[in-house]
Amino acid sequence: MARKKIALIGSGMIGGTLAHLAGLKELGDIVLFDIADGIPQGKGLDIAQSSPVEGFNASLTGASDYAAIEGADVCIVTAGVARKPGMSRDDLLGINLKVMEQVGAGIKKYAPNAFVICITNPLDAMVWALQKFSGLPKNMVVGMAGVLDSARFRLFLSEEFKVSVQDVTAFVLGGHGDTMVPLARYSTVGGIPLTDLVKMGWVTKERLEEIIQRTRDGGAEIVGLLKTGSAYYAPAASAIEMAESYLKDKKRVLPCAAYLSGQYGVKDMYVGVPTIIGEGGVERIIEVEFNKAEQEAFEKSVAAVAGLCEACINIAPSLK
Ligand code: A3D
Repeated sequence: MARKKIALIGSGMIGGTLAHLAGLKELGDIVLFDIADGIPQGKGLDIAQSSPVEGFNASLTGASDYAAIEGADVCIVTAGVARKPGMSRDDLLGINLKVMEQVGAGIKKYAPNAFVICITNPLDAMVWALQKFSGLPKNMVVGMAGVLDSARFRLFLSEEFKVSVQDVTAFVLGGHGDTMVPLARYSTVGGIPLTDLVKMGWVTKERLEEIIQRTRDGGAEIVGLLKTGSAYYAPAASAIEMAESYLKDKKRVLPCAAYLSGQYGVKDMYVGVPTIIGEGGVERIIEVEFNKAEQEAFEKSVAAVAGLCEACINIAPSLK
């Protein structure tokens, strides 16, 4: 059986980490692409030279010509600009929208059958624009944010309760960023919902609220520490989990920015929702019932994403 082909469009901090992880996990042969000629080739060669030591089999090549991604099974898009301190994800919108137009054209021409995972920020708007620019089926284009946001929530909860990260599940919905909606009653420790843990005296409501806020600010906390860029290890690990679920038809239940066509009362937008990812791409969107407060928080988040999509249409009217 031929190896799968994974194209990484953008070979910066996340792109390089994606290549390393995809190699270590033997997900397939890897093509790194970037407009900064030399970077994808250099990173590809460096990671390939680690393969005899680590004992993995994968070819790693770098390119600055889209022809190199031809026939890719998965494309993971990180091309664009990352946040610097003081910059919001939305500040990136104008610059990265132009990048999505080029990337969309490249994928449309050379990898129209790929499963595409977008990471470029502002995520929910960029994945929406990328789907339109590429013209790929909506179930084959997703955004990575929910896996990362819930991983951050899971880590903070495991530290609070002094339990293994493996026994904490988290449920995070809505847009990526300040309006993301972590749902306490669907997040659990060993299957016990957080709302019950509050009743059991494990944590106060106020402390839980602090942890939720830290989750919302998880990206900014790292930007503030690094000073020269944004998070890349956990974002890369999160996208690899999604890619693996597609490539191995694992049918994982993962929160992703998925195209909504009426689910949750939302149309023609990408918003973070629980999905099932398998060989058919996004095979199902899971719809849960909200209580009043959750509904309000979700609507606020959707409104923020809608605002970003409007801003994109103002720059690129063809997106309408
Ligand atoms: P960085 O290390 O700057 O890499 C971006 C790469 O994109 C650079 O190597 C650029 O040369 C390249 N690039 C720029 N323009 C183009 C183009 N037109 N075509 C091809 N390549 C291009 O950034 P990073 O890897 O740290 O982050 C990448 C993106 O992910 C940024 O937009 C971040 O804001 C975003 N990000 C999202 C999350 C989410 O959870 C959604 C988390 C962390 C970062």
